[in-house]
Amino acid sequence: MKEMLERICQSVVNLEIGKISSLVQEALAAGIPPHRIIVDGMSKGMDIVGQKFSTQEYFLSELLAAGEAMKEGMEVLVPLLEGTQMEPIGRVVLGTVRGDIHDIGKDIVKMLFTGARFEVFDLGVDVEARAFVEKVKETNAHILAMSALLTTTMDQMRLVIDELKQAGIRNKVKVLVGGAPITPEFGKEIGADFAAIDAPQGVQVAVQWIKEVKGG
Ligand code: B1M
Repeated sequence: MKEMLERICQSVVNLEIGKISSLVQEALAAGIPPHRIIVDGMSKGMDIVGQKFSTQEYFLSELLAAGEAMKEGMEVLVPLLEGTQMEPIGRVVLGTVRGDIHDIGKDIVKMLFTGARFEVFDLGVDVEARAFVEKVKETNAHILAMSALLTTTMDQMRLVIDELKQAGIRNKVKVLVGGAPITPEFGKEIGADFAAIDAPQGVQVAVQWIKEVKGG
């Protein structure tokens, strides 16, 4: 299992577009769960790509290619993680904050929420604070989930929470934040309810919140 995940990781690092989907299929056939393929295979590869970008071994074109490689692998996994037609357990408004167009982590969060039977209102990327707040009001969402990948955009989350307060609905919605630069300390500082280290942890906490609300 470890070897197969390492091959997937290296395939992302080497930007082997066209090859990832078959490796992911092989891993599934070998019984490796989809979330392990994401977290211990493809995401690890993306981290290495990020390091190579920092050291200028890779440039923007390689970042883009890595994004494509990861999405190719995700296409195989989406149908397995998406929920059934059953009654949703809760509503989530989700998006990547303003100024930020990274959507791979957000899309994983979406898949896992859907798989956990949440109704997800995905606002996409580069989402303005007001748009988040309006959608929470419109859908009466239980959870507002925000992603940020840049140190320059993470402060947008604080703005959104301030807007929730101004709209008088901060206590009506749980705020979940995540993304590479987001730490528990930052989450606390901006007044979020939880800062997740990864998508599975975030969704797990959200499920717990719903159980508390519904007394389950
Ligand atoms: Co960008 N980029 N990028 N990039 N990019 C990073 C983030 C960077 C760390 C690379 C580096 O320098 N090492 C760096 C940020 C540095 C910083 O802020 N300190 C960076 C930069 C600088 C930039 C640009 C500014 C580059 C430029 O133009 N000069 C530019 C900014 C564009 C913008 O947003 N305005 C840019 C552009 C891009 C691409 C478009 C080319 C591409 C994105 C493609 C896409 O998303 N469709 C890209 C990529 C691919 C990356 C890296 C290599 C990979 C990101 C990724 O998808 N990781 C990234 C390096 C890195 O992160 N190591 C990098 C895989 C994904 C599964 O992880 O999204 O972190 P992640 O999600 C994780 C957790 O964070 C968590 O769960 C997931 C795992 O389970 N999580 C949540 C995420 N959101 C969550 C929400 C939750 C809970 C958990 O609840 C709500």
